[in-house]
Amino acid sequence: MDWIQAVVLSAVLAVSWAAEDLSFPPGFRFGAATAAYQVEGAWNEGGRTECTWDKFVHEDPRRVADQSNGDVACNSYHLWKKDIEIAEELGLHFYRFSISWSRILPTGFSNQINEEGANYYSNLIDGLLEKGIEPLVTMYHWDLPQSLQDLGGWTNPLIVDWFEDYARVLYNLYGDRIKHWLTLNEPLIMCDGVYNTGVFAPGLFSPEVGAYYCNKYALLAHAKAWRLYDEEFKPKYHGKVSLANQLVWFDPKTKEDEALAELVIENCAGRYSHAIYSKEGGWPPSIEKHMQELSKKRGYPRSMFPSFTQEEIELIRGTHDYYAFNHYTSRIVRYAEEGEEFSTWPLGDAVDLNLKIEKGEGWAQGASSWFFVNPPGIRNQLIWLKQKYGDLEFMITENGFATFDGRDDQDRIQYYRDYLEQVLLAIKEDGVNVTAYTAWTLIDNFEWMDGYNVKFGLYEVDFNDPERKRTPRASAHYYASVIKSHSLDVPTTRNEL
Ligand code: PNW
Repeated sequence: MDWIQAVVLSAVLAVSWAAEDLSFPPGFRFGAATAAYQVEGAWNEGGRTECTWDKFVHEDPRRVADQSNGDVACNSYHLWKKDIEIAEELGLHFYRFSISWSRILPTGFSNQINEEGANYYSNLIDGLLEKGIEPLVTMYHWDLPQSLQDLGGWTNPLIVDWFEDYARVLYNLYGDRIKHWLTLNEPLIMCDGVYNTGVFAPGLFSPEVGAYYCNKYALLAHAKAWRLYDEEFKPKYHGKVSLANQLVWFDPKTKEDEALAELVIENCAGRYSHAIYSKEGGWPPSIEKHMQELSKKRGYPRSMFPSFTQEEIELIRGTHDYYAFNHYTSRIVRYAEEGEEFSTWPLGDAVDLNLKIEKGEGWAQGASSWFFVNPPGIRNQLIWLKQKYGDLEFMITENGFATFDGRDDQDRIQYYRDYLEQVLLAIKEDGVNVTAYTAWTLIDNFEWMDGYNVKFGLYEVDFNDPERKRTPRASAHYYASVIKSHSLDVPTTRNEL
């Protein structure tokens, strides 16, 4: 290399060094999340009545890997002040938590409000606001009052009105203090996860039909709750309402698999987004067509996929103030070879696409069986959403890493570092308007069928201690320093933190 080349090269390096700006845009916000059944405990205290998860785990403890349950969990019902302390220690801009429907409405219906339950969340909200932390509320994170489940739960069309009534109660109680609402957490898991596998509460297995009716009524319930806020509460409170979708990113294995991967994305992201966010509304056309053909093939007299009336399409279309999603993992999609067994995850058996879904080469596995690490997935997901639904405001409402032993959590730090870097690239290189990021989760908690074996917490919780002591992990220190410096330009090793 002669000296001219050397000068040019060092100039190029200097420019690209400066261009590698690891800071987040001003106004970008960081938070952490939990959910009522996973942290609160106090399952039969303070007027709370039975929810689907109570019944599911009490009826047969073997449904959960360590035969545990959420009866006490992190005892956040009593220790909520500790949670606020932690949120403050981390420097969170917001804390996302969910409200237990059966703690607020013991009958499931809005005829009777349980004052003690209502006060619990009111105190939590006020406590957060006092510390300058925004409370972000999820109205429903999978814990349906058992009384409503007994009437068919999410497959009964009446749930649309019951949910709207519940939302009205929450807007009346907390609307003056809540600026960001999420109606439903992950309807994909609430519907497909529940009815196509039978392994989530309420433990019903109804492939082909259950998930799709649930899908339709979940969208309608969300839409009614959104419209109620928009018409009656937004004019005075100026808040925003959305829902949190679960999005798994799917890459095609080869060029030939591209259309197939797109169909799989539409089947997961699209079935819970198109009706709300697309210009035309309704189901993704590719899915509706596929399901009609499949229903015929399977001998149903009508499509097992419920259609929308024009009125329903209009009701749901446009019911968003931002796009919120939870994201953890990715998969590779390809056609199955002759004689090879199809994959069903996370689609149930209902889709019948002759496809194989697998992990990519070199992807590390987290503690949950479904968990594989692929940081570029979150960026690709953001690009896909922007291309499909337009230049919306995006909020990442969950992202985090699962371990068995939480003590040395260098892997968790690396996960946060690598996923956040991809979020930054989406913002800076692809112009996606991402405004917030939420770590799952604030504290170790009841990880559904994995019980307490699988740990997602920034803080470790000692479940043998009646006080449920919370202790920061190295990843808590890492996240706090990212928040403080508003940048990824911070140390990532345990010793330097
Ligand atoms: C989410 N998947 O669930 C939930 O919102 C949380 O309550 C939960 O604790 C967290 O993620 C970690 O599991 C998911 O199969 C369940 O891809 C399943 C999947 C993703 C998220």
